[in-house]
Order: sequence, then C-alpha cells, then structure tokens
Amino acid sequence: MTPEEEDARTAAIEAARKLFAGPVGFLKSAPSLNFLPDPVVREVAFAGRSNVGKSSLLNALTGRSGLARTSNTPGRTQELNFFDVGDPLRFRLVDMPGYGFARAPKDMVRRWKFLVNDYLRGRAVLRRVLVLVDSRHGLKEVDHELMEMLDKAAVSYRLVLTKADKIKPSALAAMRAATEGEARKHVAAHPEIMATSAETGEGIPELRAAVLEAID
Ligand SMILES: Nc1nc2c(ncn2[C@@H]2O[C@H](COP(=O)(O)OP(=O)(O)O)[C@@H](O)[C@H]2O)c(=O)[nH]1
Ligand SMILES: [Mg+2]
Repeated sequence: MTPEEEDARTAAIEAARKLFAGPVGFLKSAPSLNFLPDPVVREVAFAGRSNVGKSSLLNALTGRSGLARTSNTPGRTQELNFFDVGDPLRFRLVDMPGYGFARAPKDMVRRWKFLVNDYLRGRAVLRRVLVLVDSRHGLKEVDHELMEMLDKAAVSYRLVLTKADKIKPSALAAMRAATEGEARKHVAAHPEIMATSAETGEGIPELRAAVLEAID
C-alpha cells in the first residue's frame, strides 16, 4: 500500500466508525415480500447459515448488543429484518433469514428460497450481500446454492469469515486462501475475503468500511 492508499483507508475506516456510532434502529420484519419497506435508501444485506454468527456480527458492527437477537436455537425466524442507519437515514442493514440448519422441514426450505430469491431479484436498492462463513467450517453446499442465486440475480456479494477467534492464525490464513479460491469461481463475488470476530472485534472496523463502500 502506498502512503496515499494507507491514508484513504484510515479515512474510510474513521468515516464508517462515525456512521455506525450514530443512530441505528430496528425498522421492521418482513415475513413476505408484501411487507418490505419502501425502497427509499440503499441496502446491504447479511446472509449465512444458521448459527454462523450473523446476529452477533450485526451487534458488533453497530456496537449495540441487543439490536439483532443472538441465540443458540437456530432457524426459528424466516423473515427479513430491516435496520435504519443514520439520522437522516443513510442506508439500511438487512438481516436475512439463516439457512442450512439440521432437520428443517421441506416447506420451510422452499419458503426460504422463494423469499430470498424474490428479494434478491426484485430489490433495486440492494447494493451488496455479505455472505458469512464460519472460519472453522468453510463453505458448505447450502452456501454454494446461495452464491449461485446471487450470481444469477447479479447481486454483488462478499464472503466474510466469522468467529476468527476460534481458530489459530495459521488455520485462518489457510481458510481465507481456500475461500478466496472458491470466490474466484463466482462472477458476482468480491475477490477478497474478510475475517472477523464479534468476540474480539477483529475485522469489525474493516467490515464497517466495506459496508460504507458498498452504499457510497
Ligand atoms: N467465539 C465466538 N463465538 C461467536 C462469535 N459470533 C457468534 N458467536 C457465537 O455463536 C453462536 C451463534 O451466534 P448468532 O449470532 O446467534 O448466530 P446467527 O444464528 O447466525 O445469528 C452464539 O453462541 C454466539 O455467541 C464470535 O465471533 N466468536
Ligand atoms: Mg441470528
């Protein structure tokens, strides 16, 4: 990185920090497309398998522990949850329903696919999806299915490793390289992978900056 690039990066991280330190609030849950909020601002959505750490990451990003509910009982909600960021409103974060949990009834899986596919295809304000992947487990079949949906819908997305504190730095580096290799096979995927931990805060400032970059 040149000194100029370094300065730009520092400035982007600071701008993103300020933005997320401001007002953030839950707007609404949409169990079906009829309930989506009016598309008045840009959106960045978070997706991933149940228990990947999506709620924890949303809470870490916004510095609000109770914003998105975290739990150990995955797979209960099949809704899109919208959060307003900024006052005046700058953009929205969207918490997408988790997928891939064990023993999901077939019709629930079907409903998930319809809801997510319709949202991805029809949402002009959606700028980027962050697809979260557990650092310990890597990409699974269901993640590949989502990535194909995103490729087909031509929605730009980025893979984000979660729970980076759970594995050794060497294992994390290997997982990052392997996941980057996978990302390169997908047209709509960002080539760089981010590593994060909601526990230690690793990668959180960079993830905030990546969200800001997506909406600017
Ligand atoms: N060690 C560690 N645990 C995490 C991290 N993020 C989430 N968890 C734990 O993983 C479990 C699932 O997290 P949650 O945010 O509810 O996942 P979600 O189902 O994807 O929303 C919870 O027990 C969290 O405490 C992390 O960065 N590090
Ligand atoms: Mg959750």
